[in-house]
Amino acid sequence: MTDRREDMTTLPLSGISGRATGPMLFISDLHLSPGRPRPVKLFHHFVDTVASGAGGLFILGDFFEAWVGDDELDVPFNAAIVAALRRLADSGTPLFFLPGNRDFLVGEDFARAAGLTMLPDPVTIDLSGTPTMLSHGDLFCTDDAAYQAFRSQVRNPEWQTGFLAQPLAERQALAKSLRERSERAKADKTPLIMDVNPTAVLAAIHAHGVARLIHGHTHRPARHEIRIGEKTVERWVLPDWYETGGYLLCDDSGCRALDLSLSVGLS
Ligand SMILES: [Mn+2]
Repeated sequence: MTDRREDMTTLPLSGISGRATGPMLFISDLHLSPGRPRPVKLFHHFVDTVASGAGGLFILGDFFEAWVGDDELDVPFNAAIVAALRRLADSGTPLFFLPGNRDFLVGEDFARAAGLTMLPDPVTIDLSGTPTMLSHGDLFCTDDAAYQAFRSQVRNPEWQTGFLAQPLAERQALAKSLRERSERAKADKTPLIMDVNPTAVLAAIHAHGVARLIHGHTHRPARHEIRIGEKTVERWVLPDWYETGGYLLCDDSGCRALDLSLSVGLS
């Protein structure tokens, strides 16, 4: 296979660095919403304990259950979440946000208010010397043709401009009906169709020349090993936060998955 790295629009980012001490943390799929209190409680606990000592926190999408434009910042529920992120950033933990399929409309106002740096999907970082690709993960679900068609539509700048021109209440209502339609469609899809496609994963690994991939989206937390000749590439899938919540911690000795279920006071 030829080296296509030079053709990629997403080049390895230099300049992503955290505190000199402290591990890098990765989370996704919190699906924060007023109707689901547990992930919100877990998030505040995570911010106050685990994340406050981290060298950096990477949020890899579907942080919010829905985000239909940065005027969502005025919603009190969102304002409290953004304030917590801001406090974390101000305390010295660098924050990075790679949007998912539920919150891809977060914009510069959100990034400024939360004190974080936005990342493209996918993006490659140097993690203690290991080239690591970060993604929300939905772009690897290529077996789900209907979803990919929808993804192309809503990622189209013209579609987004038209959508964002509508009043907030209409955008919220449309997003709700899209989520309901998606839930109904899922009932007719096999679990395999909704998982990542191994060929799409391999192509991305080759194209970006990485030794590790970290993503969420599928809600199937795991560590997979992909053998490529002599090389072993790790694929970490992050958990959702509906029940226990969890995160990936990476430092000089590698990565490990940790959950929040053992945390104190979260009965
Ligand atoms: Mn997702």
